[in-house]
Amino acid sequence: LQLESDLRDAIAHQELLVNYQPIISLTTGKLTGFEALLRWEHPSRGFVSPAEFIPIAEETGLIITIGEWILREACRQLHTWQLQHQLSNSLTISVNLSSKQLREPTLIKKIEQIINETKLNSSCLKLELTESMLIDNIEAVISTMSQLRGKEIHLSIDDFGTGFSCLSYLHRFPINTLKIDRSFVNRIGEENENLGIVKTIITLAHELGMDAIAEGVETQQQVNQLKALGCDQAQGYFFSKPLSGESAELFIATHK
Ligand code: G
Ligand code: G
Ligand code: MN
Ligand code: NA
Repeated sequence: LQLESDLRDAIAHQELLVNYQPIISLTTGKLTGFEALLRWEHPSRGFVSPAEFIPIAEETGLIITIGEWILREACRQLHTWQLQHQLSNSLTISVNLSSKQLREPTLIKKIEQIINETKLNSSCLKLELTESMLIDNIEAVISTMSQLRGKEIHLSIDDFGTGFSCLSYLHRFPINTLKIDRSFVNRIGEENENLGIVKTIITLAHELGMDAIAEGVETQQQVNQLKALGCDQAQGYFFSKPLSGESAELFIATHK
């Protein structure tokens, strides 16, 4: 409860910040963009993991305010980098959405406002949803997703393979990208344990006209295997851990 009331003040006290994890093309080896990841530096507890405070934010509805904050911050940051490094529209920013946000009636309006305000090209914004967000009220979710796609915003399914995905419905959602959960990617290295699953998800993505991003890539061997399987992009500690804004800008400068 203390954490909950502290979280209410976190934005006003400027305790929230955004880290940026690079995403790399496996065909060109180049930086394609970043995933924005929320961080909370609590005044006495130090860094609190999003795994700990996002559930609280979701229960209390604070996720609406926090989610809007990180969206604006991430869009503003990418647009600033694009100007500073003359990137035109070559990099993307991926932002995680919670189910409360997806179901919020004013979501589209707020995103429109953020795009206008930050002047980011909407095709540079990617929103990450999880499979569990797609099960209830399918028609309403498809309608929201179609409106976002109508604005050229990209849509990804995060942690793909871990939720209860209804494969028979997958093609009905206007999704651009499947992100393969790191629990599968983790073990393709030596034992080839999950190679079949990873291969299947990549094939599924391509069959449905989507691309595939491998998460949690930690070794060169995994990179080689993912390349051989035709995986499009990757992110993970092998390339870089999530970076502060400053370090991410350095990453851009050295990888463009
Ligand atoms: O970065 P880290 O591994 O600590 O993130 C833990 C979890 O928190 C991940 O599942 C990630 O998707 C989630 N997360 C991080 N940032 C955000 C955010 O801005 N919004 C939402 N809804 N989830 C986030
Ligand atoms: O659920 P989501 O995919 O949004 O969560 C992303 C989280 O995964 C981030 O909190 C990030 O810190 C973590 N992460 C990113 N790359 C790696 C990696 O290579 N290995 C591990 N174990 N975790 C990673
Ligand atoms: Mn994610
Ligand atoms: Na994930």
